Amino acid sequence: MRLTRYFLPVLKENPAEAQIVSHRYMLRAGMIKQQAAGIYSWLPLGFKVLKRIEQIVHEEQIRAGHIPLLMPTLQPADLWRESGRYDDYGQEMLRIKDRHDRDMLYGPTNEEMITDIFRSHVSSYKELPLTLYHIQWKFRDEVRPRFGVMRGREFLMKDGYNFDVDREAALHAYNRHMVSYLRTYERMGLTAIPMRAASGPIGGDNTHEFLVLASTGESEVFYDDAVTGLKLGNREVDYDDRAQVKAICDEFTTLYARTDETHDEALFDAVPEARRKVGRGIEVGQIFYFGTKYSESMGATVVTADGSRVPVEMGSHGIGVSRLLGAIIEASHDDKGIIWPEGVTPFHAGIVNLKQGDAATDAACEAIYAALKAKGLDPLYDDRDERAGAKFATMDLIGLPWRVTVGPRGLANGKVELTSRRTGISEEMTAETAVDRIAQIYEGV
Ligand code: 5CA
Repeated sequence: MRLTRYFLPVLKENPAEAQIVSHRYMLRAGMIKQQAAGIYSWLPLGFKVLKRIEQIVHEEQIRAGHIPLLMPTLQPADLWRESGRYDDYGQEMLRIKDRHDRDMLYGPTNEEMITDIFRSHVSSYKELPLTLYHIQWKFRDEVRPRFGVMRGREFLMKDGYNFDVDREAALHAYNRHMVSYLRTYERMGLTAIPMRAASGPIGGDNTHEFLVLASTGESEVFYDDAVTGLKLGNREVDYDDRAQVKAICDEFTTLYARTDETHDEALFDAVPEARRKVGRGIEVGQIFYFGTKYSESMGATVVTADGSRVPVEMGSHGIGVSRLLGAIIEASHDDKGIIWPEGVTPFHAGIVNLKQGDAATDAACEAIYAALKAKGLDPLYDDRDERAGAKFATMDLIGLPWRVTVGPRGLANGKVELTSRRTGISEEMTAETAVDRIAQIYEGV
C-alpha cells in the first residue's frame, strides 16, 4: 500500500478522552473512531490488525480440531427463556422488539443458540466429540464502557462450545481449549496466564481466565512470579492425546495464579515470598466447563453406547478478539507509539523515502516495494512529500516492526537502512539484503 492512496487519519494531539496508552494510540494512529459510548468504527489500519488477530484465532482453533460456523448477532428471546437467562441477564442485555412486537436481543454470548443448533441435528454419541465456534460481534450494555476497545459495549469475540458424551471427554475439551489459547496468545507476542477465576452468568465451577499482566488491567491478580516464565513455544501438540494435553495444562496451572474473585490468602502465603506477586491484568479470554447446565434445561440429549439417553456435556470458551488489540498495545509500546509483534502487524514493513521526487530514491523505493510484494509481504510505502521527521513520527506511531529508509546519501553508496522498531537499531545494507532479511524474519511467523 502507498500511503498517499491509503486512509490513515493520524492525530497529532493526544485525545483528551483516552485514559490509557492503548486507547490513546489507537485513536492517534487512526485505527478506530468512537461512534457512541463503547461502540467503534474500525478504520482501515485497525481493521487490518483485527483481521490478523482473527486469522490467528481461526488457525489455532482449526488446529485443535474445532469447527467454525457463524451465528447471527440478533437472537429470539424465547431461546433465552428456555434456559432461564432472559430474566437473569439483567441490564447488560440489549433487548429489542421487531415490527411484530416479538422480543429479540443482541447476543451477549451464544450458549442457548448453539444448544438449539445441536439439539436440532445431533442425537447420538457417535457424532461426538464436537466443538463449534464462531467469531462474531457481541453486545453487552456495560455500565462503564471505557478504555476504548478494552471494555466496549459492542465487541468482537471468538466463542466456542464443546459437546461431549461424558465429563471426562468434556474436561479434555476444556484442556484442549486451554492449550490452543496458550498458543494463540503466544503467536500474538503475548504472555497470557491462565488463572483460576469465577464463572459469573455463564455458570459452572470450573473456569480459567487468561490474563495479560499490565498496570492498566481491570482485574486484580495474585500469582507466583515463576508462572510468568512458562512458555508453550513450538512444541508439537497432539490435540487428541488426552494425557499430553492435560500435562501441559497441569504445567501451566499448578503454580499459584488467581484473580481476586478466587484468591486464597492461605494458599498464596505458601508461595515463597520473593515470588509472591500482586498486580493487575487484562482478561483476554475465559474458558468454562459447565456440564449439563444448558443441555438439561433445553433438552439437548444424546443416546449413549448402552442405549440410554443423557443430556450432553458442555463448556464454552471465549477470546476477546477486539480487546486483544488494546492488550497487545498495552504490552508493547514506547513513548513514540505502538510496537506491533510480527504476528499481528498491519503491514510487514514500512518504506520511508527521504527525498520524494528524487529519481534515484523514488526508483529504489519502488523496487523495494515491488520486491517485498513479490515475496508475499504487505509493505506500506510512505510516498508522501513530507519531511523525514514527519515520516519517521508516523511510522513510529503506527508501530510497524521493520522500516527501510531510503535516502540519497546512502543510495550513492548502494545502501539503504533497515531499522527495528523494537530495538531502534539501524543497519546499513543493500536493498536486496534488506528485502531478504525482512522475508526471512516473517518466514517463521
Ligand atoms: N460464553 C463465554 C465464553 S464463549 C463468555 O461469554 N465468556 S466471557 O464473558 O468471559 O467473554 C469472553 C471474552 O470476551 C472475555 O475474556 C474478554 O476478553 C472479552 N470481553 C468480555 N466483555 C468484553 C467487553 N465489554 N469488551 C471487550 N471485550 C470483552
